[in-house]
Amino acid sequence: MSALFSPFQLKDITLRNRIAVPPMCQYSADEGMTNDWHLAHYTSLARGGAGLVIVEATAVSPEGRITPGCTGLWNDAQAEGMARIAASIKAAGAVPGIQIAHAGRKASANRPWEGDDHIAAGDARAWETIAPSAVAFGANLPQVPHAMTLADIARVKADFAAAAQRARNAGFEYLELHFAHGYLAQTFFSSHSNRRDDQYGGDLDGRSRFMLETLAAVREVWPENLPLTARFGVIEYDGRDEETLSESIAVTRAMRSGGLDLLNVSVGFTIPDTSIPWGGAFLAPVAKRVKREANIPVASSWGIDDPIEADRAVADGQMDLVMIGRAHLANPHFTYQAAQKLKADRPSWVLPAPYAHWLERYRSSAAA
Ligand code: FNR
Ligand code: 531
Repeated sequence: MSALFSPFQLKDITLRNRIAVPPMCQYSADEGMTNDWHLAHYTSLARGGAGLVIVEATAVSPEGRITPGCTGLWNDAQAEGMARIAASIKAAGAVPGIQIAHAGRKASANRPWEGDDHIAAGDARAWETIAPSAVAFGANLPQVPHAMTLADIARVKADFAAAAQRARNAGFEYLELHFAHGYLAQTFFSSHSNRRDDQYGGDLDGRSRFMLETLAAVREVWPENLPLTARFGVIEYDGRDEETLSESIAVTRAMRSGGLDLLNVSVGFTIPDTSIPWGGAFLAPVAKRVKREANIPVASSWGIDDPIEADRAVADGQMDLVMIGRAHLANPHFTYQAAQKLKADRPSWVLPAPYAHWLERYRSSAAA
């Protein structure tokens, strides 16, 4: 049996295989509301056989969106739309997951294909952005954010908890907190962006307080028996990797003690000028180190688009779940075809019953 096509249990949830579709913004919502595009998109991904499908970064408040096209869970009407998507993912045999997020200083931006930059000041669609300190990302996102007051911090933590509650009520069974990619939580952790001199800044305890308190607030409302996870940028490729990694591993251990069930290892993307070693599975060795040193199940991604490579990443103990993103945009049936390539002997593990019966018979006769 291939490592990739072995079940994976996390709390009371069992994934049918180790392939997950990571969150990928569709920038297609209006006022945070999903529509038929989201339903078609997520259903097609689940039908392809992935064990877990995670819905895109979903904002915990209007100002937490990256773009005006981002989904939200700050009101009950949005949660109703999300319930249809969770149910459809589940009907296709995948576990329905969702990522909740606050974009911080990267908010109020145009869609990638409409500039990928901050919406111009004075444009009616723009909004004020907030962050730990009044320090801009730079490059295509030059808007200087407002430094958050303690009341802002308390409000955003409560927004995460409220969004988590709505996600659970909508039927999601796997939750991922977006603590990566230069968004709000990542910018509290990074000394590139966090210049605060109060209890939310300064040393590692200060810079990780927002993440740990947000995790605690969500842990209180998210059911104990369902996976509570986070995506965290553990490395920046900014020339200070060893320091960042050891701090990241320390914070990951603290999150594990705070009830985190799995860490999705990713990149910080906190500042524009870094030297990321793009290339197949470049982050896998880092994921293995976090898994070992923080002693927590991990997922990871970045350029893993070959079934053999994905299987090896699990077999070699680099990660427990392989997040395969863009390859799924190109081919929603990536997982089923990976099962064939790896000769996983029971397509029913990756396919809904109506398909598996005929394809198993077809496969054996075609193979004959
Ligand atoms: C992403 N990614 C991403 N990550 C995240 O944590 N939340 C998100 O909402 C998104 N949105 C998003 C949209 C699009 C169009 C792309 C291409 C990517 C990152 C994604 O989840 C994944 O980690 C990366 O794309 C790397 O994996 P692949 O694509 O190389 O398999
Ligand atoms: C980061 C990314 C960079 C380079 C290639 C693919 C993805 N993502 C982060 C996403 C938004 C789109 C860009 C989020 O985390 C929301």
